[in-house]
Amino acid sequence: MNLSNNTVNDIAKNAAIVTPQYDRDNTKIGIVHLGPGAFHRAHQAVYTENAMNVAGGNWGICGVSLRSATARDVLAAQDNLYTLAILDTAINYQVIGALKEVLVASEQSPQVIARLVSPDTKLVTLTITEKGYCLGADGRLDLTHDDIINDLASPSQPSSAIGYIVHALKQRKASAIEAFNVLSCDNVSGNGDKLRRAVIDYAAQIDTHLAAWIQTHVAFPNAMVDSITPKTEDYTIDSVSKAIGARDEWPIQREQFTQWVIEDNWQGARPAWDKVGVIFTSDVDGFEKAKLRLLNCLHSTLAYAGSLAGFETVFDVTNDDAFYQFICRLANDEVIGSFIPPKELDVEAYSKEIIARFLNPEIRHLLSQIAWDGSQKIQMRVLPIIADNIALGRSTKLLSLSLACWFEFICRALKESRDIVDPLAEQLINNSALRSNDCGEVVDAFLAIESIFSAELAHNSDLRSQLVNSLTALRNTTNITDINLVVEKLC
Ligand code: CS2
Repeated sequence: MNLSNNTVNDIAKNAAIVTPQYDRDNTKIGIVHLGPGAFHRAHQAVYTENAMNVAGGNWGICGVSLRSATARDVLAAQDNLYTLAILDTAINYQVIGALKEVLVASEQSPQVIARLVSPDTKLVTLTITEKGYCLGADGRLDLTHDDIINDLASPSQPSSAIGYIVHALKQRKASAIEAFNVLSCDNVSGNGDKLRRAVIDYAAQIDTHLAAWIQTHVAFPNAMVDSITPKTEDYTIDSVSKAIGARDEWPIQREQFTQWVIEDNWQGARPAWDKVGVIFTSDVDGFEKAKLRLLNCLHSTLAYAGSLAGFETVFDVTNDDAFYQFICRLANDEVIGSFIPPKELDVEAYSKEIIARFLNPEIRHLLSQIAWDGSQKIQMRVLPIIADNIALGRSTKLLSLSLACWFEFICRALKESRDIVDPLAEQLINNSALRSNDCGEVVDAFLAIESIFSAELAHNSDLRSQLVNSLTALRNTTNITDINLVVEKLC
């Protein structure tokens, strides 16, 4: 039996499995989501499902994959239903119906634009990963980005998320259709502000009146999102299908913990998210910095340092005492204190809870997955902490080691001719200095990448020295599994 509209009622007979409690067939699409990957389906779609379960509303989701057809084709075969598997101290399953349609922009652009322009669409959300925003090291739209150049050359046939958003808003303005809200759900610091600036900068290249209209009519709330969501593996499909009694070809696995903090800057209606745990506040920045710096910085540090030491998962590397001590010291000595947390947040307890979440034995989170797109992620997770600590006169030694681990992770991949999953992969591959045995030459080559490092960081001699010392220590330590041997050389 396959998961579908025809079998979901049979599944519902198992009281342990939550299924859609609203009239899914008659629920209209009110949200268009760009990038319906695992995290969207584990996080925003679940909050929206739960909001409709308690309060109804026409908040069905149209997922738009910008390029890949896999999600559309796999989910269409099961009426876009899928199972959320919460793997934690308790195991729970919920069939999610909020995703009503999946389109592929590169194949179905007219349908995508029609959805975006429809008056029923009140909200556009995004999980397009850091690279999808086409930003430069300064956090502004990179007008030299290939996707942006292509879209500006033919604005009515966009390919980028920003191109689609602006083209749809242009149509809505022309037809006197109220603008939608635009909500980034990516791990980008100041995600709403940066997206707003990028959309307006892009629109201004086409039509300054449109840019002005967007400035005054479109809300771009900042938001912090959090729930550890490893990619679906074959064992996930088998175990979930067995648990629900029906074949689900693309279930989503996630930890119990989930959090969504959204800036209370909104035009018109929204799903009853506040009734299902979403926090609306004026101070998103503190929550966002706390999460990006105390979870994502440690995640990326473990991804690179742990991979160099031969570990495979977050659990494995965090369960190693030397690495456990290392990330606790990184958090306590160099991350906490680098930002002003929300007044209601006990930041030490929050940090301890995050590291405890890394030790969830039910979650198999591959370091290799977290290691993707390092050139983009370090700009949100590591470099801002380094910059703030330099300005505050605080230590950056362990953060430099974290950054050097990414350097060495890339250098080893190049030397061993392994794939590099990163939007700058070609640039890294073609940079012969990254294959050098001279640590100073390698560090200078990385710091010279202007799309990653601001001039301020690239020309900081103390930072450069710390990076050279860290890379040297990494290369002179035969067995990095005892990361503290490396740390002792530096601190
Ligand atoms: C991870 C994040 O893959 C990664 O880069 O650090 O996806 C992380 O799991 C989430 O931000 C947790 O909320």
